[in-house]
Amino acid sequence: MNARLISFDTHSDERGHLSFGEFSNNLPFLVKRVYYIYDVPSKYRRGYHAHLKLEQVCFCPIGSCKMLLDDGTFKKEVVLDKPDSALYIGPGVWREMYDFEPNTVLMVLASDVYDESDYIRSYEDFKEVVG
Ligand code: T46
Repeated sequence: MNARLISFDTHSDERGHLSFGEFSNNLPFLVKRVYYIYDVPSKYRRGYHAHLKLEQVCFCPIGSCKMLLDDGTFKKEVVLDKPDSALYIGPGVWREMYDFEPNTVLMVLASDVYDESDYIRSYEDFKEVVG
């Protein structure tokens, strides 16, 4: 599956923690866009799409949520619940985000600007694309 966990580096001392990702050590692409998702009621699921070319890194600096990943053959669930643990998702992976804890912030770093034509929003189309 074209998705994997990434560990950000962390410096910790009595003042607290500082975590960082840096191209190309633990950030596999140059970031062109940042967005974040928050105040998601726990009963809602988001996502329900894959991307044709976009690469993304997702993490929860605050709170937690789950992601279902599906490459058309295998499915797996990933819990994002640590500020220094991120999920890389490449093209061709269907994703759904759910079980957002109250006050969660899901941060997403993206390899490109927003382009609706890069989305596959129908599961039937997705299955055709991934074969
Ligand atoms: C993804 C998951 C993890 C924009 O105008 N600009 C943007 O940069 C983004 C990300 C979205 N939008 C618009 C498109 C929709 O009209 O914001 C609206 C909500 O987006 P969407 O329903 O796609 O949100 P999610 O949470 O289902 O999916 C998002 C990303 O779109 C997607 O790329 O991988 O988060």
